[in-house]
Amino acid sequence: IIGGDTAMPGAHPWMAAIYIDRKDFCAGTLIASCWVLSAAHCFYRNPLKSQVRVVLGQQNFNVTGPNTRSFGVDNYIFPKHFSVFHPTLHDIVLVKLKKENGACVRRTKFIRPICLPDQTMVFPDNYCCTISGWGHMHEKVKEYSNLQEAWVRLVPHNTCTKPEVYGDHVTANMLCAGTSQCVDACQGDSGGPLACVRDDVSFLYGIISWGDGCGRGKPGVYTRVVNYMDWINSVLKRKARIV
Ligand code: 4AZ
Repeated sequence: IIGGDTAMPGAHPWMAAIYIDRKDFCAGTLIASCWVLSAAHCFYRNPLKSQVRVVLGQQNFNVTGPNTRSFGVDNYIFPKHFSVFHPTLHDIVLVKLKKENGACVRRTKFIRPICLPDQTMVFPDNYCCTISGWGHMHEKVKEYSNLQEAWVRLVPHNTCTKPEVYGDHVTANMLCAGTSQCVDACQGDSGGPLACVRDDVSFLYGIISWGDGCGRGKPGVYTRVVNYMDWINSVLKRKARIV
């Protein structure tokens, strides 16, 4: 995150740190006891499940402590239309955590799922939402950070699809937020949440996906979670029935 502030411990209790293959890193968002949502482009190289670790309750990159819990991965599932040739087109993946002693996540002060929006939920243009993550704090500094948070405004879709912004690279399954040169998501924040608050409840409205660099003045692009609610609900229900 560029231009954010250090988050208070427990301020984003749904944040998941996803360590992939000992070298790649992404964020994710806890949405249910055994499920984390992340960005498909973090998984499109098909990492071995045994090489992926998901850490919840984490504050500092790569630091575990009394408030963190670490999980293995049972499975990860791409949406039907996902293609490895266009990994940001449907940039969403469901990661199923491995149960330990018959359960996945136990809620604590530092670990709690976020609410999912329903399909009809719309936050208005220019609404302020938060992004958070351990990603780079400057485009040129290739280091992960302690957990950062920042506010960004939702950018009108027809602004983001203007030819001088992103044109038709931004599809109806994406949304844009943040136009400031000071505040943006960056590498390592991918997969993490764009959370919008209504009546004191945080909803997962977007997943950090891509952009023209970081903090260059163009919006960040996010996966539009509401468009995938049918798929998410069907996978979570299906798995619940089988188990
Ligand atoms: C990335 O490389 C990335 N400024 C994520 C978000 C943005 C840019 C790059 C948005 O994962």
